[in-house]
Amino acid sequence: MPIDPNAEIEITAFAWVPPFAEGLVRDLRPRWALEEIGLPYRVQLLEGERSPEYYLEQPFGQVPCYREGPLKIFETGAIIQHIGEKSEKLLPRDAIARIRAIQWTYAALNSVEPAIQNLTAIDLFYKGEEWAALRRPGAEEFARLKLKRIADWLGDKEWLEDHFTIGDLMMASVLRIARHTDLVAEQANLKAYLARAEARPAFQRALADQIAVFKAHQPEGAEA
Ligand SMILES: N[C@@H](CCC(=O)N[C@@H](CS)C(=O)NCC(=O)O)C(=O)O
Repeated sequence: MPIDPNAEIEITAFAWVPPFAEGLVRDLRPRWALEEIGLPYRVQLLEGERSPEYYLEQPFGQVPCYREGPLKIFETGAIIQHIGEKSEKLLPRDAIARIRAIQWTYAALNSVEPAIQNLTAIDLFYKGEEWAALRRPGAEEFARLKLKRIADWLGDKEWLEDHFTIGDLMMASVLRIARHTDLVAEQANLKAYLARAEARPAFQRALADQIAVFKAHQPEGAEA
């Protein structure tokens, strides 16, 4: 529902990525957040090399960018916080609950994502290289410890705080990056937490919309 070519909000996304990245590209985060609060958005698809103008908006040339009238933001942490400001469904109005939700987005991006991303890079981008094989056990253990800490925090709670917030949206998005491993499944409550997040209809719609773009732009001969 929220995809609308006339929407004021626009995000950038890739037209196509190889299967290993499908469903992980970070435009999924604003798609999901916008779906949660029912705000329409349109998508500018990027193909090939980024233009020089794009680097003026996103210094690293990455997706997603977020545009809303005169506002342009990059970095999913900032984008998700901005979207969260639009509805207490994602970001509580109470000052203490609000900053605690925000703190979890930092935790996801700053304390958990680097460990998972490092392992993922070793497994997917440097597979077969001698240094990667040597580094992998340590990288895996480091990521496992981070996930254990989150699992310990969660205990039998449904969400990181009292309700689903942008903190959960970001934490679940980050945990998904480890999907090629059993690291999340090793912690039963973390596995259930991620399954709960992924079962949200807003997430399912966002995911389906991202994947539909890739299917529509699949290059001839590319692995499906
Ligand atoms: N820290 C950034 C990371 C963005 C990012 O890594 N985007 C990836 C796609 S998931 C990308 O554009 N990769 C292509 C590239 O780095 O050239 C954020 O959270 O927005």
